[in-house]
Amino acid sequence: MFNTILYEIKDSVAWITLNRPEKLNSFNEAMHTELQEALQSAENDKNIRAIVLTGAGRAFSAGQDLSEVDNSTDYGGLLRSRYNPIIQKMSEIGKPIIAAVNGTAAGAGFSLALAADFRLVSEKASFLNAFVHIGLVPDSGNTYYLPRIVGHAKALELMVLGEKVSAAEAERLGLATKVITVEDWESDVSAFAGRLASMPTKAIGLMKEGVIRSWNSTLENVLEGEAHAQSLAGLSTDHQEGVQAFLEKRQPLFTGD
Ligand code: LHQ
Repeated sequence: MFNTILYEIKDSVAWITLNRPEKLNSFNEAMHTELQEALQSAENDKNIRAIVLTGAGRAFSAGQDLSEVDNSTDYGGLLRSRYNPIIQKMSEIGKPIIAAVNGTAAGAGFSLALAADFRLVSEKASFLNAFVHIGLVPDSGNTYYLPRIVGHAKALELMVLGEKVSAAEAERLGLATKVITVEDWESDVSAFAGRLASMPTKAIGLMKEGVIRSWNSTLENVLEGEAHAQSLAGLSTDHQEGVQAFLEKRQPLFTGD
């Protein structure tokens, strides 16, 4: 069905693999369209409770395919129509999204990883805010997420100097949820995704919403937002199960409902 990505469902996890390895999984129009479709499908499918986004070959993604743009390209238009809907959708999907950063994440590929909820990082991966090297500015949510993850000063440093960030440095900066060795890569990513897929999905969705809301809100609004979210979480089957399991001194079995 897809030409530029792979889409597989295994044990309640949707695996989306950017699949243009010879171009370091850089984005062309087809890959934008297909990634949007895959995310929509993972959002709609009630049985999917976690999403993994990764890359085929040696890169996660090198951002925009630079051989597909020239001085007649409307860059603002390209972002509005192709990149921004993907970044927006990732924040709206009420399910955990894991960027499994298998290799280089550069330019908008870095931004894509930042827009995920978790970043599992291979020991051989690296991050590069490549924009400055071609006289551009960070886009696709980079200026929103990066300072929120690493702080204002470090974000600006990474944007302006455009230096490569190793996996170890990414872990120190809080960019990486976890760094994983090459030998343990597949099993650890699967285990982490499986763990998230067995958690109370509705509550996780409400947490994503709450954290985003908190950045642009007063304390009063945040408190009200939390109260509203808690009313919804309190009505979930997973909440009933969590309390029941606690009282019965057993592990809960969450279903995502
Ligand atoms: C590529 C690319 C690439 C095409 C490697 N395109 N072929 C939004 C709106 C509008 C316009 C512009 O952009 C944006 C958002 C953006 O993402 S802007 C930033 C675009 N990305 C970059 O500037 C990164 C460019 N790539 C690199 O700096 C390096 O390739 C990295 C650091 C990612 C990897 O370096 P190496 O490991 O040394 O690999 P390489 O450079 O040898 O690349 C391997 C091949 O992949 C090579 O092709 P070839 O035919 O010679 O084997 C590259 O040309 C190709 N490739 N990135 N973005």
